[in-house]
Amino acid sequence: MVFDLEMIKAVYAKMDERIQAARKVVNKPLTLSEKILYAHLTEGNAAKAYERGKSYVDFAPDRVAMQDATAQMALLQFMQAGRPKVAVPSTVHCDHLITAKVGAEKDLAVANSESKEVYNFLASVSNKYGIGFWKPGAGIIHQVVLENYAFPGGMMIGTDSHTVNAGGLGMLAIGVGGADACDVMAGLPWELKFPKLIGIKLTGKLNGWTAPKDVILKVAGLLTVKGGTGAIVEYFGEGATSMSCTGKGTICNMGAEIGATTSTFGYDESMERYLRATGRAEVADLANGIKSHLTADPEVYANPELYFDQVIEIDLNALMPHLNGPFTPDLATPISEIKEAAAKNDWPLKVEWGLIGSCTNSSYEDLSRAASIAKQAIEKGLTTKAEFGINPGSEQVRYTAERDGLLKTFTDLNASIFTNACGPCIGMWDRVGAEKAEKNTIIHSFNRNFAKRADGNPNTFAFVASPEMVAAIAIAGDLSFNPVTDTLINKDGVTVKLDPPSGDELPVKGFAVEDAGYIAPAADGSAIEVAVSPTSDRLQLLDPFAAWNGQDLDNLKLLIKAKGKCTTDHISMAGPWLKYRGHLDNISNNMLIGAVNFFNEKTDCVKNQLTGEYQSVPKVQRQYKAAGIGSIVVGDENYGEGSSREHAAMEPRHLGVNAVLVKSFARIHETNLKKQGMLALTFVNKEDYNKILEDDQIQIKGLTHFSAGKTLTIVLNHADGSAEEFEVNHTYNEQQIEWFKAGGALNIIRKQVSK
Ligand code: MIC
Ligand code: SF4
Repeated sequence: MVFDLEMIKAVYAKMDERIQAARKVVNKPLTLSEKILYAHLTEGNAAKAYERGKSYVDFAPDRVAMQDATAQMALLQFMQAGRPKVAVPSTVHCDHLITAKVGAEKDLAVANSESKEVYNFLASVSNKYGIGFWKPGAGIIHQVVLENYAFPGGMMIGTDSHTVNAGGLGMLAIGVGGADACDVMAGLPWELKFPKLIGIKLTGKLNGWTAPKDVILKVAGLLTVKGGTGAIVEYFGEGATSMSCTGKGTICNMGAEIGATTSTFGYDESMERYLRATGRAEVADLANGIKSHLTADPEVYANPELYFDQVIEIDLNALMPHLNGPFTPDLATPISEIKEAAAKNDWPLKVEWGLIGSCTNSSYEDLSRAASIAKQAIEKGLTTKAEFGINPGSEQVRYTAERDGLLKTFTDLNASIFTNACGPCIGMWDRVGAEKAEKNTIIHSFNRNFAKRADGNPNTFAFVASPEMVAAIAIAGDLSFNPVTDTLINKDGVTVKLDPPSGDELPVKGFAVEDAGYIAPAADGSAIEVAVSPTSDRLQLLDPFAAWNGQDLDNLKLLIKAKGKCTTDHISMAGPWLKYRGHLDNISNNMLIGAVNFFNEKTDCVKNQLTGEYQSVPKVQRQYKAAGIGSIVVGDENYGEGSSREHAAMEPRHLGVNAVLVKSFARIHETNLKKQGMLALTFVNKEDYNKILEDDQIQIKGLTHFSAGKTLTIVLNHADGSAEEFEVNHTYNEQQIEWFKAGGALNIIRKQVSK
């Protein structure tokens, strides 16, 4: 079945005119990213060129996707917008709340009972407002979107940072917070700063042990976790066209790890093959009809330096398999150098677990290439030294992989086949013994490996690799095993070598599935009641936040000065806390508990300035709130890196924090803070971070003249009676200043819709 074919036809029908208008105003050949951006302006045909990295632009995305852990908050907000139905095709996917423990069947049943209330809520809201619902077990949002909804040249937003995965099918797909999704579902424009453009030329061809994953592992090493901030990455070249569509998805997916707004590839035959294999021949035919609009103008790829802000070239013939980690996805080490790096850094070499799955690497091709390694191991008399866990990306992939014997190959190696869901990738992993906090190593094909992420153990060293490398290294049980050069001893004492992986890009016999897990919404949902129990500890209706009182902020306490990496996992941890994603007050009890306090290097231990005691962060903040005292959070570089979860912005807002002042922000988190009516500020002079002392009373001045491009002033009143003052930047435009004044963007939507 093809979803929303009419919508796709309508987008394509406008493409030619819109791109011509864009070419006129930009006045030079266009990249693919520009074509898609300009084809989706709210204003219609472009009347002027926008400045990359500067202009705020209103877009009209074609669709919205939400996963269960973020959809709860997005939909609680949408319910307040007062619309009878979503304005663009939208879907909800239940994938984040299923714990991997013993295997799919039992684990799914447990989730269905544990999270019944949340699933019922999401199903009934979806039914009421015309949203497609993918039930638990249907698969991971981004794989399901790639298989069913993504289309070349389209633009979508999703309440998850890895929405960018759909770039594998030539879309511009962008991760956002729930408040942004709420705007688009309510029919309002979606605002984004016109991105900068990074071009990555892929020459040569993947070969041997090297996989698409290694391209992005290498790029992450080059650009680091913040190198893509504010930019779209556009891949091109013979190396791009020669790889599979799902492989392109992997590369785009992990573009979230370099902070990129999104990544994309031009339409090519691999995409056409994928569209046809996933039952969307009509979309392939339509795309073939406007091919030249679905890739850059030829001049661009011939002379990329003239059209992109930055160009990188990677020769796939020479690219090595990489392992990235531990604790950050941009610490890239080619496999040939792992032995040395591990010895130097004291990384435990013994590998305890190999995990294959997550939205970035759970396609049929991924499973088939990893299974080719597992199969060889069995045939060559090897057993696996590490334990194996597999999360297929979707029910369609799982069903087909089972039919084709891939899953049996894994279970012959004693692998556990977990649910088609995020599972260990988001800390929903009941790993035996993790509570002992022992130092240990795991390897996985996921995208993120921040401390504690998979199993809650701060001493788990997690390395990211391609599925085939995960398979080989888990079998060897040794992080330093280089399958390209090294051999293993089998159970008969014979030396054996693994051949490079092989696999099918698409299933030879075609995809098959019995129940993909989709539930269509009611045609008329007006009579459907959405019930939220007032005594629920998992769901809570939202109360509007209070508007700004019109005055500068005075007497703010320093809640925490966070040191070093402070991702959204540090600000609002996932794993066991996911269950409170629909209950703002309850989830606020995890606020910043993972952030390291600069003054004592401890987590979740800050000075309560009212009592002088050291207590947990949410506890201290609740006391400030009760006393009617505001506060401020200070942070380091790339603050809020990682996920799209707006809880990381709503929790401080709910608990009465007024401002977050950092050296730099990750894009989605900065927008989330603005949307919720918080002040998101950056140091003009990063050294001023050092001036902030633990007992400071802080003032923020200039708010009465708050305007775009004008700095605000911070005054620090130190405990010894001295005071210091410095300027801070912000990126609020006039509309975003209105959000701040109204106490949050939702307060404005509510007004607009009720008019
Ligand atoms: C993640 O990978 O961290 C998540 C969980 O998918 C998040 C969304 C969330 O926190 O619910 C993301 O990447 O946006
Ligand atoms: Fe799920 Fe992990 Fe992908 Fe986030 S990164 S959507 S948790 S599989």
